[in-house]
Amino acid sequence: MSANLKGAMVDLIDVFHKYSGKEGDKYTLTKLELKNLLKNELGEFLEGPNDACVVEKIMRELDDNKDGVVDFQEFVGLVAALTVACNEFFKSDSS
Ligand SMILES: [Ca+2]
Repeated sequence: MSANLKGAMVDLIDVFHKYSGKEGDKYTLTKLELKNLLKNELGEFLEGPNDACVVEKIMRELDDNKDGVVDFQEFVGLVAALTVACNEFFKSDSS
């Protein structure tokens, strides 16, 4: 367990760029890129990432600066929120 925080950070950056480079600005996620990322990487956490409304909603929540795309900082906010939610889940599971 000890060595993996740095690996997790690198993975986070890698995953973001794997999707953000597909179309438009290579440093931001368009709605389609976000949808593919959610579906392929977080499909088991998020219900219905195939549903356009769900992607739309997540996109609106993530897009803090309202420029219509999700940058890395906005993306990390989603990952942090999901990580906290998972941690809560494990805490309540073990008590
Ligand atoms: Ca944005």
